[in-house]
Amino acid sequence: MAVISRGFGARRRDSDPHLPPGQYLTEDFPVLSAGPTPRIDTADWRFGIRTETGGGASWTWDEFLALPIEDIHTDIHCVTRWSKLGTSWRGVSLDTLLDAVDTEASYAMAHSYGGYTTNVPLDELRDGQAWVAFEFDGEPLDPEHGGPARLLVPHLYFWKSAKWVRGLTLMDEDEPGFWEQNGYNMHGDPWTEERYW
Ligand SMILES: Nc1nc2c(c(=O)[nH]1)N[C@H]1C(S)=C(S)[C@@H](COP(=O)(O)O)O[C@H]1N2
Ligand SMILES: [Mo]
Repeated sequence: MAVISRGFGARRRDSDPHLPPGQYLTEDFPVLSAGPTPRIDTADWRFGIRTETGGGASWTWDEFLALPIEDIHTDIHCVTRWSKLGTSWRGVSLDTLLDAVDTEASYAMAHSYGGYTTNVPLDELRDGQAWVAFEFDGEPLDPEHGGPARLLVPHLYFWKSAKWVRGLTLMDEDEPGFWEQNGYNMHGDPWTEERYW
């Protein structure tokens, strides 16, 4: 027993195959916000998608919760180098939300209550890769972590996962969001370390 537990303790945590290059593991859930935490009453909450042709769709909180809800188990990776493995969320797939609109667009800008924006190629939001999440670890999402609901795009660096998300604008041409205008990558793949421009 002693040998086994010592072996576990000595395991190189930074060699975990789930850990992208240049990242370290954390058990905490750090809060990273560029400004104050907005407080959004679910009675006032809306999520909307605006397409490149001016069409769109929008959901109230109750309409949103009536959509198919998925359990998500995933790793998350922040560009400031922490990664958290095996996190649990519930949310609505972007596939479900995007099904409600007609679009030929290639890019999306996520907009948040509070003014934060981040751009993501639309293909990165499809095929079971992204959600609007409203629960973390079986509890309603904390306001500090983006509650009532946040974008969850776990295969990209976590700055793409806009907290307090209120909608997407679909675009033919890519445009930089908040951090992207400040030098962060337009794409943000942690496995190829697309951190900055
Ligand atoms: N609206 C909003 N979303 C945001 C941010 C922010 O400042 N505002 N920070 C981003 C960054 S840089 C990271 S790493 C994650 C942090 O999420 P957390 O605070 O839940 O860990 O949220 C992302 N989404
Ligand atoms: Mo981040």
